[in-house]
Amino acid sequence: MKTYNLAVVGVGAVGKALIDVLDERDFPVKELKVLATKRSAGKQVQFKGKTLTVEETNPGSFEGVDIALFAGGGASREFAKAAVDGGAVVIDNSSCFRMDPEVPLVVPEVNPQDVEWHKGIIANPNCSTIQMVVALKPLHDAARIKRVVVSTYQAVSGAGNDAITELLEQTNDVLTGRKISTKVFPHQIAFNVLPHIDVFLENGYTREEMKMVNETVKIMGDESIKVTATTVRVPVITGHSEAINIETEKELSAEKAREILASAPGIKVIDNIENFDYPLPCDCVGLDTVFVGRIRDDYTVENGLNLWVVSDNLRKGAATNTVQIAELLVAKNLV
Ligand code: 3JN
Repeated sequence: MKTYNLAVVGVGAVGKALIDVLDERDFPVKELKVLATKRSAGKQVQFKGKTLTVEETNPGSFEGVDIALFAGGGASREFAKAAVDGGAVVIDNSSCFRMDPEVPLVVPEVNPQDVEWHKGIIANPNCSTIQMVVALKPLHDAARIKRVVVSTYQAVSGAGNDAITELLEQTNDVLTGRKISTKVFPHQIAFNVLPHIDVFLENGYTREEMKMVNETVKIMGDESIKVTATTVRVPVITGHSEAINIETEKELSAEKAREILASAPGIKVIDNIENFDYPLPCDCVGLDTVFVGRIRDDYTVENGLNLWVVSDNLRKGAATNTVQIAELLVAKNLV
């Protein structure tokens, strides 16, 4: 079997998940290089029972690398082009190239064909977008979605390891009656929810909200789909949840939608309200599936449905989707 030289760029929460997922899915790795900022150089990570030392990324790091997986952050802007010039295909987790018309934005369950026109860089969508489009695509194919209204309940790990520490420390401080301090989030996150992820834009939306709006249209390849989003941070460590309302052109009953979703790729339906069975973020940690439940008719419009969608934001929302794109490249002989 052909094997490939890989580089993972970044050793934060997503970078570590990338290394785990490559191992678990037995990706055909010849050699793995782990690259990061100067601050993280020298750290050690485990891959397939071996200890690898993190190296500082520089423009020459990508010589001989076939596939470079960028875990997000500033490294993409700084080094993705150098990686492509060095001969690697880049799969990038940041928002840097997502809306570039020259760069495919891919979720393998939705638009696998788009990897075929890559010119060196393939973008991995935002975590909240990924889990939503996995659930929307089979419904769009069945009944054509006209409009989507989504509210998210996003875990703190989406904002990195320091955000997890902040939630844990604040929780402890509140429980022990101490004054809390804030660094990552603009307000207290423990025992609270914040309707604010990423920066505010001139239109009053946050950048996270507009990522969901714009990326969904690009991935689904249908500019007629209207999306509006409210993205909210909740005091959960891992697992993003989404309340999604859709309006479709054709009739689609909740029962039929449940049946379609149950046989769609990458999805598990958990929807038995008699037993209080519905997807929960605590049950999805470490899994690669998009879980869908609370599927019900929206009686306020002619053809409408409500869904509850949950997935591990570090896995399907980032690392797993990235490795699946790499698997597509290998399967289609594009690397
Ligand atoms: O906050 C979350 O739950 C997801 C955050 C994603 C994120 C964080 C910092 C920068 C992104 C992203 O993937 O869109 C970016 C970015 O690259 O813009």
